Amino acid sequence: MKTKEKVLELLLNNSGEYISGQDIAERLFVTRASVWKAIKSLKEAGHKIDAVTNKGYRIRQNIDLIKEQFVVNELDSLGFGINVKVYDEVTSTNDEAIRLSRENEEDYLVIADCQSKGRGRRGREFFSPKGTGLYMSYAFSPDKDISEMENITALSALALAMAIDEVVFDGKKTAQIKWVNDIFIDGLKVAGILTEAYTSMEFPLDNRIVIGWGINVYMPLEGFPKEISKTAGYLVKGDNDDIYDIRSRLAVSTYKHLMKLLVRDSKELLELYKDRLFIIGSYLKINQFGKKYKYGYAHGINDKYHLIVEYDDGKTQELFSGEVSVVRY
Ligand code: BT5
Repeated sequence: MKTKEKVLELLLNNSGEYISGQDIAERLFVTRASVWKAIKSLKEAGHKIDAVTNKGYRIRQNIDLIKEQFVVNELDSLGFGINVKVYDEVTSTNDEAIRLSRENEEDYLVIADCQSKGRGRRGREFFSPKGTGLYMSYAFSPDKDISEMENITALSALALAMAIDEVVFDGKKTAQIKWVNDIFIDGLKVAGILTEAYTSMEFPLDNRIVIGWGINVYMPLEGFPKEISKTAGYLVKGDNDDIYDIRSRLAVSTYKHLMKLLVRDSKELLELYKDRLFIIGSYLKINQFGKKYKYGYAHGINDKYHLIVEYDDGKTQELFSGEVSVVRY
């Protein structure tokens, strides 16, 4: 383990308490100078470490609790009555939201501080550590047929992008969308969305949709796992003491924007979505799960939110799902 990692572990084990630089140095058998260097690099990596003369260092965690009553009150005051449940840990908020929604025959907004089995598309894992992210799912029974709700994933991404700008970036347009379900900032994935539909053969009226948003709000305490350390990012950098309750406010704002988008004109929605897409005109590597990778240019989005691509051989195709990565802008 590097000195930096050992210092982090020591600070985390002493959460909230100050430890002097001398103490850290003695406990880790290193010099004071290397403790100082380690603290500097941990701060640069986004950890919130207070340094106070004569006291030492402490790491700040969990200062931004997700508050159920806050979310309920804010949504109530906006006129959105919805069942809200906040948990410390669940397997997956998508599963919990759909379970509650089916059991009680109502719509639910489920939020968790961490997930033990957070998932992405096609059973992939979604890293959902404690204390630094927002994992939220909205399960509802749609008032139209599920087949007419094709744009729901795109709208959920748009709602989240708008919420991120409102809560974290003072309304400045910052969050971008990578078709179809990822939110990017500065070239890094800060959030992903998983929409699932539950249909019932016996009770067609019991059809439900669940939208799950997974957002890296702060830098994970132990950093990102190696597999995603170069591709994942987070929203709040440095010491933003002046912004508070970010996770709760992000939850409220995302739900609010989704509700507002759902009643807007479809042409307007498409324009808003396109305006956030950063892949149009780029040369892409295209993964249509289960098939060979292909390469081509992204020409645009059609009115069903399908991606129009032109392959190297000149043929064009409209993709309704898949995964793309930018090879050249
Ligand atoms: C997604 O899938 O990005 C959708 C993620 C949805 C998560 C939410 S959290 C609340 C709700 N409950 C759940 O169980 N899920 C939803 P996909 O496009 O398939 O991307 C998955 C890939 O993203 C992984 O294979 C990793 O490469 C990468 N990844 C995993 N965790 C990440 C993270 N925290 N931040 C950035 N990238 C991540």
